[in-house]
Amino acid sequence: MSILKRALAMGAAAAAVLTLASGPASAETTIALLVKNLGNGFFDAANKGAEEAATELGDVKIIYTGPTQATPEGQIDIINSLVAQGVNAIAISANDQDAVVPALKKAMDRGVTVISFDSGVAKAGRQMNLLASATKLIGDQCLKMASDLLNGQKGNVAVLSATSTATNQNAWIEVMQNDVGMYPDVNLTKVVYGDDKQDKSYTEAKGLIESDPDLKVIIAPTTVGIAAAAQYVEDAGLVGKVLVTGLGLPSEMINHVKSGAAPAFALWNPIDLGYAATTISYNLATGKEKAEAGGELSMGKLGKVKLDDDLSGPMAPPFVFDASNIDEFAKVY
Ligand code: RAM
Repeated sequence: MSILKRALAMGAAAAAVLTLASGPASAETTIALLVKNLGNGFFDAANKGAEEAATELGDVKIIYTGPTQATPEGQIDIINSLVAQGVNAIAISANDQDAVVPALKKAMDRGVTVISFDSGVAKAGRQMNLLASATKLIGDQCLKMASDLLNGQKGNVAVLSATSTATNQNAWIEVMQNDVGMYPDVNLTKVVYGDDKQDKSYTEAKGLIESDPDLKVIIAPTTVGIAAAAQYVEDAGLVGKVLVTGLGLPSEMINHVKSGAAPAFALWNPIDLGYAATTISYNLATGKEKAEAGGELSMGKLGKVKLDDDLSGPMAPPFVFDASNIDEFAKVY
């Protein structure tokens, strides 16, 4: 063998060793959908959308994960183990916008793409934040539905939220508190927290009603809270006396719409939210796109999302469900 040929052969062997050392070249992108808590139908629907996007993209594996309780500590443990497993991207719905930042920063330092969706992370801890809808639209929609249920009378309205640190619910409640003057019939009283647990939300709804004989409407801007509150109103025989509204999953609310406990509520398509979060994570992780203030990111078949200076962007406006359309949507999510 000539010296040149021998050198080329050695080069090829060295390259083969290098390839083996870094593991077989794999085209698969692993994306973790890290949700507030498991056992929540809203996130199960988002996961359906994530799986749809993965099938379309072809070379994506989804890890659907979250703590059993909606706590930031539970999410931090999971972030650390996802990084150790070598995932390519994490799309998180955060239980606290600040507490998860150090763990997510470490993940990004290790080359993991991080986005937040649904419930955002502070700017330092992610590359972009996908909002289901504009925050102001959601808060104002909740006030409008409460006002409609008051039907021209002035009345006490209380809020049953998720956890006290949830980014999304806190932002919507802040809008409600700032904009309540637009609805002089709505007298916002207190805010309580059911932690996105069915039993705690049920007990908190009971507490709200028992502590205020003049309470007319409960706004629960959480799919877990609204279903639990409507269930309590039915169980206590209070349908028509206290009305429930907020943000709910049609499949979980259909019976409560029909009973009259929750005549109208709003939401967006949670399947689309999971689909978009996955598509964006994939495009960022594979270097096809970059998140920039004022720029746009593709959500595949759902179009594009425009990013503001906070690198946040909203999808579609919230949609109202009531007796006229609940049968149709309850079949979908
Ligand atoms: C619950 C969660 C989620 C929120 C919905 C409306 O499922 O708190 O974050 O977006 O409600």
